[in-house]
Order: sequence, then C-alpha cells, then structure tokens
Amino acid sequence: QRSLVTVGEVLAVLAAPDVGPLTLGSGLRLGLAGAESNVAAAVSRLGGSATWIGRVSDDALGDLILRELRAEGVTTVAVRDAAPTSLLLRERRTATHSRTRYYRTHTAGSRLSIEDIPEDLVAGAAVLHITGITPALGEGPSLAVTRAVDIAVDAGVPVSLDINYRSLLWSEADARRTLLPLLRRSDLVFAGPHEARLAVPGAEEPEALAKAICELGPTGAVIKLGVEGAYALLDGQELRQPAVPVTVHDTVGAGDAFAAGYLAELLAGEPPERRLRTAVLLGAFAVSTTGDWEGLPRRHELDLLDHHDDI
Ligand code: CKP
Ligand code: MG
Repeated sequence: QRSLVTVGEVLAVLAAPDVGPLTLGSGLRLGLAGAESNVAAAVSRLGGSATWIGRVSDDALGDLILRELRAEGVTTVAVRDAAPTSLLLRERRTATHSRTRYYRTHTAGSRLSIEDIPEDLVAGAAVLHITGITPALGEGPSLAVTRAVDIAVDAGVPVSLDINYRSLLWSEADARRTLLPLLRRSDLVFAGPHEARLAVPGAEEPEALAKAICELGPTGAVIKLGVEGAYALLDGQELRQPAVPVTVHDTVGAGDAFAAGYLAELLAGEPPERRLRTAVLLGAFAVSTTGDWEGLPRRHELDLLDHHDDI
C-alpha cells in the first residue's frame, strides 16, 4: 500500500497531573504530541501505511520521539538537529480549565527546511497530509510545506489540509495569508467552523462554509462539528454524520483523530460514508481517553464504542 505522508513537528508534552498552580517539586508527566504525528500514528493503528517527515533533536527526547513513532509502525524520515525539542507545558489550573504554553522557537522542529523534503517520497505518496501548524512555525517550515505541496500537485498526489489554527503561534490574518494558497491547491480540507470562517470569511453555516471552501479549489470539505458530528461536501455530494455519544475527558487531539479516521478509510478504498463514520468514531476515542493520541484504537477495537453494552 502506498503511504500517507505528512510533514510536521513532534513536541514533548509536560503535563501537570495535579489540579492547581505549579509548585516547587510538583511532578510533570512526559508525553508526546504533534498534530501530524498524531495523524500518522492513528492511521498506522488502523492498518494504513504512514510516513512522518520532520526534524528531531539529537538527544534523548529526539530518540524517544523516533522510538515511539516507529513503535506505532510509522515510517520516520527525520533529520537530526542539534537544537532542542519543542515543549508544550500543560497546567491544570482548575479542574475544568487547562492552560497551555508552547516553547517552540529555535527548536529542531522549527528549523525544518526545504531540503528535508524527499521528492520521491512525496511524489510516491497515496496522499500528502498537512496542517496549518507547521507553516506557523517559521519561514523554513512554511517553505518546506509549500515544497511538499508543489511536489504532490505535480505528481498528481492528493493533498489533505487540516487548517488547525493556533492563536498562540500566529494571528488570523497571517494564517489566512499563508494557508489560503495551500488550501487552493488542496483536494480535501478539514476544519472546525471557526477555522473554516478564517479561510472563507462571510459564510456562517457548515453547508455554506464547505461550499465556499470547495469554490476555492478543493473537491472535498469536511466541517467538524464536535458533539454535532460532521458535515461534508465531497465531489458535490452532501453527507452528514452524527457524533458518537461518549463522556468527554479531554478534547485535545480530537481533530487529528478525526482526520486520521477519514484518511485511513480513504487509503483502504472505502466509500465516503464509511470514511466519515470512522472519522467520528476516532474523534470519540480521542475525547474519551487521556492523551492526544495514546487512547486511539487499533482497527479491531473500532466497534468498541458501538457496542458499549457488551460484557
Ligand atoms: O486539533 P487537535 O486538537 O487534534 O490537535 C492537537 C495537537 O500539535 C496537539 O497534539 C498539539 O501538540 C498540536 O496540536 C499543537 O501544536 O498545538
Ligand atoms: Mg484541530
């Protein structure tokens, strides 16, 4: 099977296990995160082939990142860099309010460059998946993503874009300016309503947002609606998929899980209805488990959330 190829940065997460302000001597749990690697790992767990391209630090954290991705069956195409791994600090300030801080400047991932993108690999991909996070990391990563899209478009490889707007990294105006040219050349776009409005201001409802996105070039737009499921416009065909009801534990990573569910079924040659169904199922796994991606299912576990009365 040809691979899903993605380009991004893996961060080390330092998550406070306790509620309240950080104190001297309080513990921090080490984890890994990153939208693109989340997608790659999730696709791999569903039996799809996934390849992650990026820069990782030349130290223990870099080793950990590569080891974990490889353990998940993801092919890694990584440049080792003397700069450190980016950090994401997650504080549980109150029981219901978490605070996130990035430490991701002058880091290995943010030094990604055009030369790090192997042409053959992208040209031979089943799909190139990119997100709005990598271009927000700086000029080098932004050019690298553009280069990957250039190669994909020239080779006829479909491009999938998750807008993934991060207000901590850049302004909406900067995001729009950089992401619109990428969106126009994408085939498939994933967005929450707010992210979609960022790309196509003026439209409000999911139907209008998807239509406006497709008028810019993509043949598919999938609007993620959280507890209301998803709305998709795919080759002019409208599809609606209700969410799977679960107890929400932690919503971070839900969007990546959703995209991965959709893309894994696309790689497997499944029809749109099935892609959307698996997408919302993966979103449900992500929100009802701890961690951004660790709780995502293997393919044989997919029906777990469908049959919760089973003993
Ligand atoms: O849109 P999502 O909640 O699915 O994305 C979560 C990821 O890469 C998370 O793993 C985090 O590290 C990040 O997005 C990010 O850079 O914000
Ligand atoms: Mg997202």
